[in-house]
Amino acid sequence: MLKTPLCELLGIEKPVFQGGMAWIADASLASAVSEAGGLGIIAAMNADANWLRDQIHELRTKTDKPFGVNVMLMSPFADEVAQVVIDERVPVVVTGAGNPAKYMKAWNEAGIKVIPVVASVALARLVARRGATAVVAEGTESGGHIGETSTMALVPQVVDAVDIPVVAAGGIADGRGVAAAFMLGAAGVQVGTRFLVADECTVSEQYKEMVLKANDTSTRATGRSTGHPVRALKSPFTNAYAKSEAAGASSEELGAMGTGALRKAAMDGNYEEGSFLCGQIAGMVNECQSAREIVDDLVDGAERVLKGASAWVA
Ligand code: TUI
Repeated sequence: MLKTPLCELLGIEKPVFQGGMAWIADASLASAVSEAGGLGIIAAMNADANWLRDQIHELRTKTDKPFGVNVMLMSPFADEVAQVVIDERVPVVVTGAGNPAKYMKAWNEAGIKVIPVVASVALARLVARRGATAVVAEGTESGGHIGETSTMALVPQVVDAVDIPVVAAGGIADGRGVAAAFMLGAAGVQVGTRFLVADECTVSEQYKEMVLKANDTSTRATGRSTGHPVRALKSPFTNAYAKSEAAGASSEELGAMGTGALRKAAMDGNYEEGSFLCGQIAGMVNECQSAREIVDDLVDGAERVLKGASAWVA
């Protein structure tokens, strides 16, 4: 059995978080992952307080196990969402796309376990000082909004810099990746891309097909000029965006292009105009499975390779 201090800390059976993917990680997916023994996470993304409250209530009709809410700090609704997680007594809050410092005192006082996603050692240190329970160290292999450093380089540096558990994210989609993360000092993993094709994931069929067909070179990062690079599957949208970016479009113009593109991909399956956020590991994701099968495969696969690895030591 694969148990780490993170499991006890959060009351979960398996050290697997499901990534808080915008427009994708809803009550359906998150409840299925929590029921499977991992940590399911609802993405608050750019939604308002009412939407999040409804999703939390729906999740609670499907599971009584621990779950998390991902607060996307660039959201115009971040303040009201930050209050909803307190009012609803959400057990775990994961933050992304910014520095959560301004909310951490209130969340800690409410007894919420706060686990910021960090893309750098500096932010990991800062949030650890402010009382974070753990951090997710997310490498540039990830889908969505990314930092510069790879998972392989980032995770051990964050592990050395803080004395709270570190969850590795970016480029992990099977037991080998989980085992590798543990060898780097992580106490858990966060997985996004593989859960895109979970049976309980309500994303468009077009999105799932694109992930299943993807190979190792199917994603690209765009938006570096805006200061907010984003990794997605190559598509008409990323081509048009990259062309505008290369032609010197302003951050405002590029921001306007991006508005609505995540929704168009996730909800409408609009191939021409959608932004299909996805990690570099998509080439290894070739099968639709239930959330439980995915969680079990990640954990069982890691146990297998970790046990086998000792044979290499004389
Ligand atoms: O947040 C994510 N992934 C996301 S957010 C998202 S929605 C979005 N869409 C378009 C543009 C921007 C956001 C889609 N995917 N992952 C966690 C993450 N956080 N990755 C990188 C960071 C990050 C980067 C810079 C965190 C903090 C930071 O600077 C902190 C500071 O000091 O402001």
